[in-house]
Amino acid sequence: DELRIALIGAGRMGADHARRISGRISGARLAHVSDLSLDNAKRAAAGADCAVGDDPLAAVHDPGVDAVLLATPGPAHEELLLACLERGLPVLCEKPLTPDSDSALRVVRAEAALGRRTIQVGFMRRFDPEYVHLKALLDARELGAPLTLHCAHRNASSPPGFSDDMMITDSVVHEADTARWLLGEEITEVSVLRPRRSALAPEGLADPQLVLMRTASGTIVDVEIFVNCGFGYQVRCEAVCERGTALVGADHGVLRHTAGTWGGTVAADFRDRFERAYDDEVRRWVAAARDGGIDGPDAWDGYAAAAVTEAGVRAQATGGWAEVRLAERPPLYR
Ligand code: ISE
Repeated sequence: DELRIALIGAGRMGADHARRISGRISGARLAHVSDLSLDNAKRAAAGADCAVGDDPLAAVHDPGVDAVLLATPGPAHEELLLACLERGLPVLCEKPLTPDSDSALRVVRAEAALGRRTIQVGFMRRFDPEYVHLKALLDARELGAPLTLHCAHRNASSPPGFSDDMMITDSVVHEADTARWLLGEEITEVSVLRPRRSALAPEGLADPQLVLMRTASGTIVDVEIFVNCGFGYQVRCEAVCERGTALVGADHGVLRHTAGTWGGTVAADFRDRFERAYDDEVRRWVAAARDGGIDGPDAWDGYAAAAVTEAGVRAQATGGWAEVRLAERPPLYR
């Protein structure tokens, strides 16, 4: 039987997932598309034989729905995730799980009370072939122990309403997750530096920023977050290890030579750069959700990343190092 999916949130990412589910994923179909803008919902549902609405809770409670793909902005996640847990519906929740650690912990505790993992968080980099390769390399200790990770995370432009704290909670949250995953340990403190501000950034946004994260073993991760770089989407991570380095996201695609120049193209945004990762993520989630489960980062990973980004927001305010405060990990996630 096909997995009947409610897509909640049909903005940039939601609409992309709608195309993916209808066109590229077998074993699943859209059963309900919901967005606060009915026009967005209709557009994303076009061609699919499914319910369309503007009430997200109605989508969760639709009896014709087996699973939920939640692609609304982070602040809407908690209420909807708790409703999904009540129905025991598997969820693929776009990042962040929630924007702050208190709300994320409420979700974790509700899932722990249910006693099984039904929430997967959309940290798609874990499905990117280059990142998967890097993870295997680090796990095998082929280059020795990792000492630092140098990361660059650049967006062509930031959407309207993007704020200083979202630089961390919405963007650097990806590095919080990839660093925990690649290094296999928790991040214990965070510090944020502000270089000279780009005059091309929107009024009031300190862009770029440098975020430093220290792990339990002492590895340091530095992240340049620059969300109005203008030229495209770029995500890089260089692991510096005892016996060598490994770099992902170097943009070594097709190299052209023409008219006295050489070069290639830069992805426009995350939908192109991580297309393959999103496809694999959703495909594997669908397969797992058909058995009621997940196959990827879980609610605890979402919570831990939220705790890191929350420390980052505190560090933005103080200019010093801010400690990451983690609750005890429930047995469900051990
Ligand atoms: C956006 O929400 C994403 O998840 C992108 O991957 C990230 O690059 C961007 O900065 C976020 O705003």
